[in-house]
Amino acid sequence: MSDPQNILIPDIGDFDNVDVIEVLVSPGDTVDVESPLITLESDKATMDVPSPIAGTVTEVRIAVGDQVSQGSLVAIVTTAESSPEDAPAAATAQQTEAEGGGNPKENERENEGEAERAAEPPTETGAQLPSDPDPPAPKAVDPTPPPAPRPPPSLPPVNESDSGPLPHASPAIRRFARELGADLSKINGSGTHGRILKEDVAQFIKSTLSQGGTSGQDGSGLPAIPEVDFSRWGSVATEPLSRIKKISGRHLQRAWLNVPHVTHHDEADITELEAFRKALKSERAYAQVRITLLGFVIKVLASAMKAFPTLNSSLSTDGKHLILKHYFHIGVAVDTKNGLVVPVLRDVDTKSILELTTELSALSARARDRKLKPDEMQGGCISISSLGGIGGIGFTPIVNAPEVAILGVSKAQMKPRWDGNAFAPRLMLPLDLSYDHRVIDGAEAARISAFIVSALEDSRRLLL
Ligand code: CAO
Repeated sequence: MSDPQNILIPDIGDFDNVDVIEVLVSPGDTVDVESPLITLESDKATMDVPSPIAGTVTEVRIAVGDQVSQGSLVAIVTTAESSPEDAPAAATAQQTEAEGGGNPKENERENEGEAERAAEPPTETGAQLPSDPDPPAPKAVDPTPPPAPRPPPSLPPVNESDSGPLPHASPAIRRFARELGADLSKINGSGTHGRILKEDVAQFIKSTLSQGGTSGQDGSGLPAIPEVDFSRWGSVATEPLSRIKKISGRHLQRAWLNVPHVTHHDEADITELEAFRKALKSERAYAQVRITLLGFVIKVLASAMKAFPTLNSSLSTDGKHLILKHYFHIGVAVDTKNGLVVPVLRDVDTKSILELTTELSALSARARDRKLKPDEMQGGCISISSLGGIGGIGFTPIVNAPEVAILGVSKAQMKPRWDGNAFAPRLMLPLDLSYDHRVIDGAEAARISAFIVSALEDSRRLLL
């Protein structure tokens, strides 16, 4: 027997008057248990409110822009034969997607895991509405209180700010996109504040298909690399990529495809600097501190950002404006066993080299222990990738977009250098400045590089 039931907003934690940002069903739609009905957005989180029962939506009592609290009526759903007791799972305001620091894709995965685990029996707490034999009065279904929106997971592995703006979409839309294989980061949202709607995903799929099947699997429009059965030539093993590699890989590919890269190569004579650093190490006052070459490089780069403001800028997404930053935060690539992470040293211009080396050593230790907090990987203006402790004579680092440059540092080597009269052995540090050619032209890059070289060759220049 059909049984109309009121679907109410469950306990959503300490939130009142939360905005409804999407209504995902219309009258006549059939819903299953757990089908998302609406999406709510507080200032901290986005969450779907799923149906606690299966049936047909008879009425939707909520519209986009409404504000709701626990107990607000969402919709009336008429069940076919079932009673709420038959419902296998409770409605929970699940798939809470923390924003402003957490990684949404990761949250989504975790929350889905949580949804799978949620198999509590439903609780009907709403009183039956005044009875009316024809039609039967809807019963209020107040689903089992869900867990309060969770804080973001402690460690998204990449510098989120460097990943560009995060796709703004509800968990239901994320699921929809994933089912269709659509990459949300490539879709422009037409909803409020650029939120990606179902129609946007559908349109994206349509236009990708209309490109005649030449698109890569990532929707980039590039021909896909054909799948190869490597086992035809010998034994192989398949291992999953680490979470960090998967996320940073997407980010690197996006930066590589979007930014017209040029790398300017140079080398600095750090013979005197290295002698100074070694001398400091033997002084008792600095015995407890690890003064690294990288500390000097970081400080010099901050000076270069001051001297060349374009180095400390980002291009607006429409490519028409340059956003010049008045703060000096530098990201340093740290190699961890799970992949690359980029913690950010803040306000480098105000800190001493000793402070910077101490801070970097603490940050890189925490990065390797996977203990960095999301905000410690955000807000970088430029990056340094130092492979100097490992080796190499040079490389072409990828700009960490939306930053406009990255400084690569390779291993310092003793080399013969002509001093005007004879060759003398000098310690030469290879530097590779990759830059976004839309923002920095070749001559400016050469000037920036020359500035960095001369400041490293004579660190008194840092005082200027
Ligand atoms: N030339 C010669 N020697 C160098 C050097 C250079 N350019 N840079 C560092 N060294 C030396 C250091 O001085 C140190 O020796 P001492 O102990 O005698 O001082 C030794 O190499 C080890 O240095 P380190 O690598 O432990 O420390 P660091 O401060 O130079 O670097 C960090 C810190 C976090 C940047 C580094 O450990 C790291 O992770 N590097 C890899 C970054 C990376 O993966 N980049 C690629 C990104 S793109 O995939």
